[in-house]
Amino acid sequence: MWKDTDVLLVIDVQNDFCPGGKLAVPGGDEVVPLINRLARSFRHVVLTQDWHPAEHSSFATRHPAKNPFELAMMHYGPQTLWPDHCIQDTHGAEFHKDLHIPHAELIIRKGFREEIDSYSAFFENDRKTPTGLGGYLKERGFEKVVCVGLAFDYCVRFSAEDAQALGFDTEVIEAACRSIDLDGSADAARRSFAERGIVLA
Ligand code: VGL
Ligand code: ZN
Repeated sequence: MWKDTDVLLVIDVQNDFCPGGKLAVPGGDEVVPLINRLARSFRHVVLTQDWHPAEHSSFATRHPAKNPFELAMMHYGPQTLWPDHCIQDTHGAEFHKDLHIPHAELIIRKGFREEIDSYSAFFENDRKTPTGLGGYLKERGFEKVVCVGLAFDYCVRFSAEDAQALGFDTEVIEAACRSIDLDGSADAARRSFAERGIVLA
């Protein structure tokens, strides 16, 4: 079914986004067996890993007057503040122990600049700084990007939108995603996909 020019992009299936983690996505661990199975049907798989320095500017702890899930104004615009999560080289930043995709060809880390968050696997939250993934996938000749993982309404959403904007055919398999769902963010993601022609399977 999947072609040689299709790539599966597995987004942020990390301990901190699973139950018991610092920014747990409800049911986040439930997608692991499904993603393992799906990955076996793809020849090409790329993983992303949220990978923050301990003092990352998206952490509410860096903003004394703020709580997690509030907005702060950054030099690039409003940014949701999060509990400290996915700190480089900690257990929380590791992939879920049952994620098993030995043939994954690339792991792209994002959010490693202290002053900018990066939801998307393609562009950081200033919407300008590229991660290099777009160039990599183009140079490899991929035509379709299929997105799964955590969280549906943040990193999966922004990655899928950027993939589509870069000219890839883009599909999101919702059954293999889970949402944080802040203020209707999951519905907003579904609406945005419909408007942009991103296939929601
Ligand atoms: C994510 C919030 C902060 C995600 C990452 O993977 O969706 N969300 N960092
Ligand atoms: Zn993050």
